[in-house]
Amino acid sequence: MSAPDPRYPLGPMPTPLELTLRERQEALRQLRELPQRLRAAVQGLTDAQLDTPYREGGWTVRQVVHHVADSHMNAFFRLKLALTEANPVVKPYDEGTWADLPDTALPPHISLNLLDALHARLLTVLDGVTDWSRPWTHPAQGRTYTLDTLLAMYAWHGRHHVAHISALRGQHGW
Ligand code: NI
Repeated sequence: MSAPDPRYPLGPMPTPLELTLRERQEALRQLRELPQRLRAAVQGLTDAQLDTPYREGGWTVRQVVHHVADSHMNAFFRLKLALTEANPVVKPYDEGTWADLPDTALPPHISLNLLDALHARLLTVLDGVTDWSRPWTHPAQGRTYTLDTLLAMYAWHGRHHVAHISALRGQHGW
């Protein structure tokens, strides 16, 4: 058996077109808890530890935190587009080069506070969704997804990055 891929501690991103009510509730709970879980994941780390890559050649812990905020801001816009337009084509972005822009050197609390506010709005909009089958299209993959897909993707995404940080802390005994 090959070693687990350190990039994907939880396995690949799920892209279901439809969730059961129970799966939806679980994903909403995970997304609601993400800001506090990410905050707890970096709690007490020094600047040197924050600037340590979570794996060889990977992003630093600091970059991971800022990336989650970048990604979930995009999620919020994608959600609002999908709720207000007919099958909108969303805008891809290059997350690798975004993670190298100067704002990703800021202290993590900047993005943790942003995520607190962002998720308050994101979850308020999600709590109001009545049609989880509303479509949106990602042009890079050329695929049309649903709001269930968006919910499952981003619930996974937050946990995926918290797991990167937890694994690093475990390896170093931090
Ligand atoms: Ni990511």
